[in-house]
Amino acid sequence: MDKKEFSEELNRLDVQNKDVITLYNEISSLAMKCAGEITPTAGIRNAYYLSMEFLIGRGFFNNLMELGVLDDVRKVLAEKGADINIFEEIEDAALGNGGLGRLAVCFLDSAAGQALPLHGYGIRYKYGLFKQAFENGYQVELPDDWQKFGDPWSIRRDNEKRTVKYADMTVTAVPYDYPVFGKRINRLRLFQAEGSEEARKISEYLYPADDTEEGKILRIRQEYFFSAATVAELIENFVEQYGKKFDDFPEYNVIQLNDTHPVMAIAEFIRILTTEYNVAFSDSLRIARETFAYTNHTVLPEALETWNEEYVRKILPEIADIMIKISLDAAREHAMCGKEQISEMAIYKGDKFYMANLAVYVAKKVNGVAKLHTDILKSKTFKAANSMYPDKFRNKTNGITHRRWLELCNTELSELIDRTAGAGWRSDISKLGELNKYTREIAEEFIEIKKVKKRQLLRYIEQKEGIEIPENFLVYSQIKRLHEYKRQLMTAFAILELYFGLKDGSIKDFQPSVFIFGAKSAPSYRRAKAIIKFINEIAAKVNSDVETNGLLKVVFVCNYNVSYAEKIVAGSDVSLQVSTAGLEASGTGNMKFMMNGAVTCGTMDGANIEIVELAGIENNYIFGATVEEIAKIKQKGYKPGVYLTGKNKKAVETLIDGTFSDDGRNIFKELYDCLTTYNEPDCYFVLLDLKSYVQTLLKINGDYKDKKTFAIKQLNNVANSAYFSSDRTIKEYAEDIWDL
Ligand code: 26W
Repeated sequence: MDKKEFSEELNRLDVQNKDVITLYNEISSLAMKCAGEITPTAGIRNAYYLSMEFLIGRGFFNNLMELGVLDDVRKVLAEKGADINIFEEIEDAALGNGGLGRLAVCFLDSAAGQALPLHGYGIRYKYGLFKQAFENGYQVELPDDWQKFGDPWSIRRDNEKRTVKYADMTVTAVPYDYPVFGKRINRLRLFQAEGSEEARKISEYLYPADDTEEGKILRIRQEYFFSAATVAELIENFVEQYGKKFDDFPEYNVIQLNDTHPVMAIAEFIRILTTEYNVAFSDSLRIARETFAYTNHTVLPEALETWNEEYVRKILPEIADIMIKISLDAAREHAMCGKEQISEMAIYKGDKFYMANLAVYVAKKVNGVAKLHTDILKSKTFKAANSMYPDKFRNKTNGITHRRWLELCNTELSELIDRTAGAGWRSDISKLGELNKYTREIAEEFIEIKKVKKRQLLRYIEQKEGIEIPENFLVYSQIKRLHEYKRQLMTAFAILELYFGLKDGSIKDFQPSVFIFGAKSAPSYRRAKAIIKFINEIAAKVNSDVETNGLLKVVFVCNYNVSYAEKIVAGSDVSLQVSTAGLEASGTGNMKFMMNGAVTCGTMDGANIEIVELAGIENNYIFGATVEEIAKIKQKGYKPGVYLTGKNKKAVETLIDGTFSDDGRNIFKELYDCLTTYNEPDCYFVLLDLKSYVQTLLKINGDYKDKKTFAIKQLNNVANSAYFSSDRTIKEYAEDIWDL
């Protein structure tokens, strides 16, 4: 069906007395008819993106926009007396935790948008990322039954299901295909596990609690489940189309591993070639080394996956054997290196599999996700491998799709750009740079637009959270997963210092400001949950203090998700990106804020460095210790107590001085202790950077008085954000890694 037919059908649609879910399914199913057959393109090389997570968010508006029918639908519904915003009720498909999963979806969108054949493979979880609720300020997790709204954007392919075998069970992998609309239609294929009760568990929950043996085994099952189904399908398709000359397999297939979660695809690839097609192990490994590529998304030790041989052998003995054989092959290749280099690159040692080392050894290209991150990979995390394989390591700085993160979520700013620099940027994002010539003259218009987006955001917050924020407030936002290295706790202390300064009169002439937090903590991450509670306590106190709540408010939005993010990035003035330098691989929220005209208040970490490089340091607010400074302090020995003085001390001691209550759970005392008395106290350098953070927030507050100058700073961020479109990122992958 084409757009015209769709519009005709749409006009015939009866809207009266139909509930939102019925309408949602009818309109989506109609639009799906425009998708046609969604399959990889035969006869050319296709790239395949394997990921445990695809954080789709809400497909409805995005897909209708990509199909070019969103305005049609809005108009037709209005004529029939319905408001398209009723579909805001439809839950997001949150099949991911955060950055890595959302990036995967942006990549698929940008590949389709540029007519590049990139297809996603993953798991169709029955329950996505939990729904967050707050009970007395504490996070509680509720199951996210996203399918209760139906799933009209997918097609179940019963005729393509296949079997995945473990030592102790057999599972049926049933593919569900989601079209990825753009200049060409790509495909996201998510497998659902079916069969016995045990088998169905494999695709029930995203990231099982991995702090138990059972949880770890389930995670290994999940990783193998979709990796094996994918590899089997790609090999089968190859043989069907090109026969059994597997040397040609890399000609037609390149497989990108999104972090180490799908790395067992390598072993499975070799297993199938050696056992089903009698290809020699050495040839199978050689072919694998021309087929796979690997993206690393983190340097945190706790996130670099290792698996006990015992767990793998228990359910996948052949995979364990193959990974050991690959390790032996690597040991031979590394034989001339020094002892510690061999150990650093070891794939299998001490009865453990080091999945990142396996990926680095086999992948023809390995990339980090921002310049600083890739430098750290080459100089530290994979130092030995980098010197052994100098051509292997590349940087591919992340990006975000400007279609969702500017065109869809900020139509007002998008239209201002059209009026100023022409509409060419929508299909060729590099044209956004044109805006630089006009930032001064359109500053007033931009101020009006920011007001509109802020009003929309604050109204939405009032409706969802019941907190009323006046529109003249300066909006600072920190939205990301809750993790100690992202330092939401440091923002909490900074807010307390502002609050105390307003109370004792030492802070004068303060622009009314609101701090918006959005974050979910992993269910098992106790300290992150304590930080959530602490922030909620601060919000309750600050918002109810009549002496100051006309100047300072705090909102922790509940159940932060992609759809909430779309509103927050558009309505905020300041983007808080304050991770400990060297720990945030890239960040992607920082790019979304930049594209929507928020200045970055941040540390020299991840992509913040590249944002500031492109938008100009004078248009952003950088503070805090750099990677080098932290390394020096670590060498000398860091004494956080030194920084526990004056206003810092007063703010931090609210954890233990009874200002706030944790209902006797002692979780605030534990936070205080981990900053001050544990061995390696304050290992994320919160106290070190707190003072300069507060100073920077006050500088921003002061600068905001001159609305026009501030708006020009914000506009300069918009005008220089083209680089951070995932269109640019995908083009770099396509040229430098996938050779599409
Ligand atoms: C221990 C905390 C943790 C858990 C999981 C850190 C990292 C992970 C994932 C395995 C990796 C991940 O999600 N990393 C994030 O990937 C984004 C997309 O590249 C980056 O923008 C974020 O900086 C990075 O943390």
